[in-house]
Amino acid sequence: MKIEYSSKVKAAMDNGKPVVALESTIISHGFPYPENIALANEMEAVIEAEGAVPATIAIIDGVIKCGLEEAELKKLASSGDVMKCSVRDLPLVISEGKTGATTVASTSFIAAKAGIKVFATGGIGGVHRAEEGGNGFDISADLLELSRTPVAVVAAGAKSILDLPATMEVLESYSVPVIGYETDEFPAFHCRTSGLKLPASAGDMDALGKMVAAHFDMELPSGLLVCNPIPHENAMSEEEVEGLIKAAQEEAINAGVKGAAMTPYILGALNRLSGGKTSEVNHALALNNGKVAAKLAAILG
Ligand code: PSU
Ligand code: MN
Repeated sequence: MKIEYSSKVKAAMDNGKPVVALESTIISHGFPYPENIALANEMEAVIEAEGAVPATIAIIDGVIKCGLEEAELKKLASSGDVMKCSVRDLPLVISEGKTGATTVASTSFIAAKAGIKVFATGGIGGVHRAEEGGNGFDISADLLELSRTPVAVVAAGAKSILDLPATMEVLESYSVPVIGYETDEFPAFHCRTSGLKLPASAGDMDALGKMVAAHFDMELPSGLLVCNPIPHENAMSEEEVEGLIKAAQEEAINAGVKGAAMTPYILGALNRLSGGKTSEVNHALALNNGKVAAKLAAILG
């Protein structure tokens, strides 16, 4: 499998510097242009400020990239023709020479092949609510990939549009450690809390580093999910989010949105319905995850 490294990422790897993988669906489908470019650049800056090197992963014209040059980032962020690629979509995009953005699943897969152990994102995909008024049966491949790819994914939990108790159950069945960083509750992306207690929590970076290192030392096949709640000053209340999500979900169902298009649609609708507030929140939590991931990568060495 051929991966093309940017000169910065290659130099970091040659010199044994800590590297943090970043996904690209958050750029192509998570934020509008040009806000997405600003976020991508800030994300890189936050990681560099901690002494680590960011490696944004994407498929550009059929080539797997680990670390993007400015023009590649611009293409990904501004072209309306970028496919959201989970793992199963990679052969298609590569063989057809297309440009694709990687999700948590496909970013983890490529990061592991590149030897990168830590990956920062916003939120992971999960089990959708299957009950009436929900999205129907739909489980993100992010969970399957977490079960079989040894990368520590730092995320602010998952959005409460998902069935969070079911998501936690699947992670348990898949033997994925779910560790709260300075929390003992599963964070619900926009909110710090969900009412769901976590099986493990790390009170500080040292404790987190030890848990993650023990996982890698055992060569367990799975990844780890490090749950880093949104900072207090940016967090929304569960009531506020619930109302917005209900409205966004109703819109999505009326518009006939299904499958992989669901998350991007919901993110856009939430942003519109909240007058831009949810995007600000999403932005803040992503940067916060970048910072924690960079510290973790540094401590793992
Ligand atoms: N959740 C978010 N923002 C996102 C995503 C999820 O709050 O941008 C993206 C991530 O790339 C994630 C993917 O891996 O959506 C999950 O999509 P699906 O449920 O179709 O597997
Ligand atoms: Mn799905």
